[in-house]
Amino acid sequence: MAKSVTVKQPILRLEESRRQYARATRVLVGGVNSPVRSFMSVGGEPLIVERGEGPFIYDADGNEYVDFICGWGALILGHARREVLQAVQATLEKGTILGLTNELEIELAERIIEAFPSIELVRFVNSGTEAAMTAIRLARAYTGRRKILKFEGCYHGHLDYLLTKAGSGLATYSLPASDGVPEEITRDTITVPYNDADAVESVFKQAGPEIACVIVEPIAGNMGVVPPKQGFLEALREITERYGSLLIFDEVITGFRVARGGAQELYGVRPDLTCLGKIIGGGFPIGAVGGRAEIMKLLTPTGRVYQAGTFSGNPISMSAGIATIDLLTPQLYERLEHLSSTLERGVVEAAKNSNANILTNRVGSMFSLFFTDRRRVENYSDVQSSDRARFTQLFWEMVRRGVLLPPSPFETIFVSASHDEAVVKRAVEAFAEAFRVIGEAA
Ligand code: KE4
Repeated sequence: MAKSVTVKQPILRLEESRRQYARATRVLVGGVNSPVRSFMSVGGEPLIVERGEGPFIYDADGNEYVDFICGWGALILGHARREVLQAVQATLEKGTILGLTNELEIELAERIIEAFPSIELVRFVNSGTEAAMTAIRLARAYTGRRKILKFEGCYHGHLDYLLTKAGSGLATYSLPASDGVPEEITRDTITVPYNDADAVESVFKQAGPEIACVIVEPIAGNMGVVPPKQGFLEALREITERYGSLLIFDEVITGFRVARGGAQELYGVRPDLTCLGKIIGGGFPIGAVGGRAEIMKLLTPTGRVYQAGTFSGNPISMSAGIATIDLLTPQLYERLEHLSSTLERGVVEAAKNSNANILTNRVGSMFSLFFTDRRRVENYSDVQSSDRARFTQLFWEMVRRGVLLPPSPFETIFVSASHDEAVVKRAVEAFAEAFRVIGEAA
C-alpha cells in the first residue's frame, strides 16, 4: 500500500515556472496540452521549460536538468541535434507545407520499408493516435470483423475505442476508461492482461471469428517498461494467424528505438500492420502505419478505407525524420546499450546501498524502475502494486538534483545518443543521494 508522503517542493528557484504556469492555467486546460505534463501524478506544479540541448533541458528559471523524458521517446539523438536542425533549415528555405506529394515523403518511406521487412507500403499521418486509428480501421475493413483485442496498460493514443484500461495518462490518473466515450464504442474492445497468452487463447476460443485484430505494444512502454515474456509475441502471431485476425504492432515507441527495425527485428515476429511515430519525425509531429500491400491498398485512393490529413507527410517532419534515421547506425545502438546498461547498473547499485527495494525493467534505451518487492513486473497489476508514493518522492528529489525523470511511474525513462558517460555518472550520483534521502525519510 502506498505510504502517503508530503511532497517537499524542490529547493531550486522555480518562480518563473510558477508564474508562467499560473498564466498557462488561465488559457490552457490544466495549463498543459497533454495531461502527463501537468505533474499532477507527482503532486506538484509542472516545470515550464525553455530549451533543450543534447541531453539537457532548461526550465524558465534557467535550471539545467539531465533529461530522461527525451520528448517522450522522440529524441533518440537528444535535443537540437545539429544535423537535424540543418536538414530542417534547408527544407524551410523551400517553403513549409507544400500540399502535394514531395520527394522527402518517398525518401522517408523508403527508409522505413528498408528497416521493416514486414512493411511493403506506408501511409504517413500526424500522430501515433492517428496511426493506431488507421491501422484498426484497415484491420476491420480487411477482415470484415468488428472486435479488437488490446492489453491492460498498453496505450495506443487517445482514440475512443482503445481508451479502456490503457496506460500512460489513463494509468497515471487511474482512469479505467475515459468519459465521453459511449459504451457501444468500447463494446467491441476486449482487454486482457499483458503477457497472458492463455487469456488471449481463451478469448479467441470464444470470439475468434469476430476478432478483426490484436493490437499490442511489443514492448510495453506506457505502464513503465514491461518486456514481452518469452513466447508471448510468437503466441499472438500464431493465434491471430489461426483465426484469420490481423496482428498490429504499435511500435510508436519501439520503432527505431530498440533496434533499427524495432521490436519486430529484436524478437523476430512479423506483424501484419505496424504503427510508427516519435523517432521517425525527428522531433516533429509524425505518425505512420505500414504493412502488407494487400492490406494497405485498402486505403483511399486505391481502396475504400477513407483516411486523409492536411499535414500528413509534410516536408518538415519528413526531413527531420530522414536526418535522424540516417544517423541510426549499429555503432549508435551499441552506444545506447552501453550507456543504458551503465545507468541501470548504477541505479540498482545505488538503491541497494540505501536498502531501497526497486526492480528495473530495461530493453535497450527504454528503462523503468518500480518500488516493489516483487521479483518480476510483467503486467499492469504488477505495476499497480508498486509504491507510487516512493516514486513521487524520488521524482522530486531528482528534480532537486537537476535530473528530470518522466513525471509518472507509468512512463518510460529514455536514454539518448547525446547522453554520455559523464552525464550518466551525474545521474547515478543523483539517484544515490535521492535513495539515501528517501531511505532516511522512511
Ligand atoms: P501520439 O498520438 O501522442 O503521437 O501517440 C500516441 C501513442 C501511441 N502508441 C504508443 C505506444 C505511445 O506511447 C503513444 C504516445 N505516448 C505518450 C507517452 N507515453 C505520449 C506523451 C503524451 O501523451 O503526452
